[in-house]
Amino acid sequence: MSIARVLSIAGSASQGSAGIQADLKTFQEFDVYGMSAITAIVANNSTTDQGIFTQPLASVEAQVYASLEHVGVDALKTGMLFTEEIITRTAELIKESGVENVVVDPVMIGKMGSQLLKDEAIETLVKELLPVAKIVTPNLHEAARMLECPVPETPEDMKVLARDLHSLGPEYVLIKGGALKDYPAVDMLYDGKGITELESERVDTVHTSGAGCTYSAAITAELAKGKSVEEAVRRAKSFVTSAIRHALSFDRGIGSTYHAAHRKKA
Ligand code: PXL
Repeated sequence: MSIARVLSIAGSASQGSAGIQADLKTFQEFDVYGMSAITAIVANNSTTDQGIFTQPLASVEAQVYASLEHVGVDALKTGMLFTEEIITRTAELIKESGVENVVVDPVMIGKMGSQLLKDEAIETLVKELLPVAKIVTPNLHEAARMLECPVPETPEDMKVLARDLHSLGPEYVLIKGGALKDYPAVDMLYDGKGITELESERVDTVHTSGAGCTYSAAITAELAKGKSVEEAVRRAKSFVTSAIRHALSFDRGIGSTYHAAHRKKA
């Protein structure tokens, strides 16, 4: 039996909502074969901060090779990369691998407040990773930081930033407008020619940890199956909206998106 194979190069979020944990849960829901290369272990949640433990470069490399050599990779995503050296090596490994379905989720600050990318590494991410991306999936804050401009406040502002980010090298740009106050949850997808607006209801909840990871993991899974970028993004948005609608609060602090929510009848 053949199955689409996907790799996530990202951080481990020990409390289970985001990072590698969200990615693998999402991959499973999309029935693709999930693999991981862990860049750092984030042992934080919204009420305690136990620390971030970075993996040595040799460990990240070995994990990527383990997936590439033993199984093969149809699509991959990057999440938390944390340091300039991990970003640089990841970009090299991606080029060397020949994988074309590359989803870059430029995570910078987690919903639980952890810093997931060092400030001085943003420039490296822009220069080295955006050019190898099939699609980059920033939220409003991340888009603004990459372009060193103010955070977009309207859907029109988002369109301008989508075009500006495209000129930095990715084939597609998806700017997520979940944080745009007073608007529905609208995302802008730009392919270098035109903008596609993807709108969904706004779900009123604070329990959204893992939403971005889940969204980009779902896009990766659909690309691995051979879907077009637009189709992959549409399916992923519907999946993540339902994961947010049925979020799990665990009765303290910020809770988690629920990755198996789509199995429930609305
Ligand atoms: O949601 C962003 C994110 C990504 N990766 C890791 C995280 C988080 C948020 O907490 O811990 C490892």
